[in-house]
Amino acid sequence: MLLVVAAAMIEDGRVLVQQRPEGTSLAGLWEFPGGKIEPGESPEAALARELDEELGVAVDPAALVPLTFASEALADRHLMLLLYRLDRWEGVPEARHASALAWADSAALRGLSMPPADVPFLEVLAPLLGGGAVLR
Ligand code: DGT
Repeated sequence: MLLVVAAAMIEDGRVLVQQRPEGTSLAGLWEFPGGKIEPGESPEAALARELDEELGVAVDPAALVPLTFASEALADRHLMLLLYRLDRWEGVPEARHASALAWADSAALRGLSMPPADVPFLEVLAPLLGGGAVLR
């Protein structure tokens, strides 16, 4: 089981996404910042650590609100991807691991190539973001 935590950091109706760099799996695709939970770590502590490492922002683990999750078979493992919503953090996100960062509204998000596990997240995020009607 591959347990991964990720954050939907939302500001002014847009969510932060980052582009996976060359040389990693899924290179070039846009994802939500986050990463694997280390042994002995809580999901919230893992996500706060990843956001510090990847973006240089400080996060109160108590501010991470569970939003939705994805469950998907990979080649040799099963991915459980836990998405949290985050509305407050300290610092200005900078791309320390990613090749680029972008703030995307709903329409912009739909135009980005994302890992397959992330695609169902767009519908969940749409009501929280600007830039497009929610399709029902
Ligand atoms: P590393 O380089 O081994 O320290 O990796 P971590 O712990 O930074 O994790 P990462 O982000 O490279 O890998 C997370 C796994 O989850 C990877 O197989 C890609 C997959 N994944 C699918 N969607 C997402 C997403 O939205 N965000 C993140 N962070 N990973 C995603």
